[in-house]
Amino acid sequence: MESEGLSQSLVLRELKSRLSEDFTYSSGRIIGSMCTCPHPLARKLYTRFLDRNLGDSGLFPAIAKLEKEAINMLGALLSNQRASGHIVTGGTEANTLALWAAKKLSKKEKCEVIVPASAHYSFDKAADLLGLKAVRVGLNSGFQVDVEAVRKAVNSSTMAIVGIAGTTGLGVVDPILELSEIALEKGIFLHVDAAFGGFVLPFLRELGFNVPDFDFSLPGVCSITVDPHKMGLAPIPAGGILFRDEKLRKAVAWNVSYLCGGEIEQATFAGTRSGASVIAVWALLKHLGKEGYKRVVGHCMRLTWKLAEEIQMINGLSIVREPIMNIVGIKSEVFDIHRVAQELRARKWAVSLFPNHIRIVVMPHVKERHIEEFIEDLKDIIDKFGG
Ligand code: 0PR
Repeated sequence: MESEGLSQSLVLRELKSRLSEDFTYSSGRIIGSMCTCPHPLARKLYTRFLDRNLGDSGLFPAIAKLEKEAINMLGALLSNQRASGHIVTGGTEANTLALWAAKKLSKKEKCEVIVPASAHYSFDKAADLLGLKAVRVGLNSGFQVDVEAVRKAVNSSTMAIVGIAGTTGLGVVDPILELSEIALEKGIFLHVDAAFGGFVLPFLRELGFNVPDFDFSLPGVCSITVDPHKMGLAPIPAGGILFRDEKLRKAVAWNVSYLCGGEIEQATFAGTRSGASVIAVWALLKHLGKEGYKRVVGHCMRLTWKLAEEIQMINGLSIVREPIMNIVGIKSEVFDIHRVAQELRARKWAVSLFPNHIRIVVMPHVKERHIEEFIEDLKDIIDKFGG
């Protein structure tokens, strides 16, 4: 640290130069990430209310009420207006809170959680933290969790089952209906990770697509992760954890008595936490409404199909499976996909690399011209490989 602080203009100048090497969403070059440019309204509100701390919610009862309303709006979107939960730091916190609640509600000797092989690594973190054993279960040919394998994996130690509505790698939706039946039959907690898909699937359905049931409409579903800072256009950090009812949420609630706002209850990991995030999420849900999000999802899907079609026309490349949401997996039987990814990165495309495929996520900041430029580069790379 400097002994005498630098002037603001010096600090700003240094930052401008240093940060220029980073990727930006607005450039359209980030096509493998699940985040995007926040909506301008959310950006404005977030910066205006930076000082609001929901950790001491008694000081900010109005924001606490907005949080309840935002959770109710998300709940209604996911077939349960009475859902109870919080806007948290992201999908990792949400998934961990769900397993924490499941653990607290189950018998002590139960310590296994059944997780699809396609699950996000946050479940491994959560299991490690909570002293649980994550039992990974294989996938079927459509990259969904194998329901029979889940059934077989259930035993007297099973505490929870996880299903995914929008997998990290390919945007696949697990057969949540069947998982719900198993969970009900065996009396096991079922958590659905819709961190990404929660802001996509309801709008795809409204757009007329056939979307399988994945939410609280299924009676076995106890909790859902749904992240506003992914397809919800909210600024980071904004994840969402929804419990079917208040009783489940209470399992992870703590009472704190000495705060400035009086006695309050916290049911999140973070003590001090962003009220600005809550305000931004509430405002976006109100402002965009179903029609607004439908337009966003429609835009992303049109470009996704265009991209998938173009990829299949390139010799030696194919898509891993028909996209369900705005995620495309690119694979090759001919070329080393890791080398393709390397070349793309050398050309300043920020793609995401899985063991057997490149993941493209067509987020709202991606425009048609970016897809066209990307395809041109991809063709050129493959031409050079082939030649
Ligand atoms: N659940 C699912 C299905 C996810 O895909 C993710 C993250 C999480 C939970 C965890 O969410 P948080 O990262 O909010 O805790 N999915 C992205 C991924 O790992 C996150 C991401 C976002 C990665 C932007 C890269 C990036 O640039 O791929």
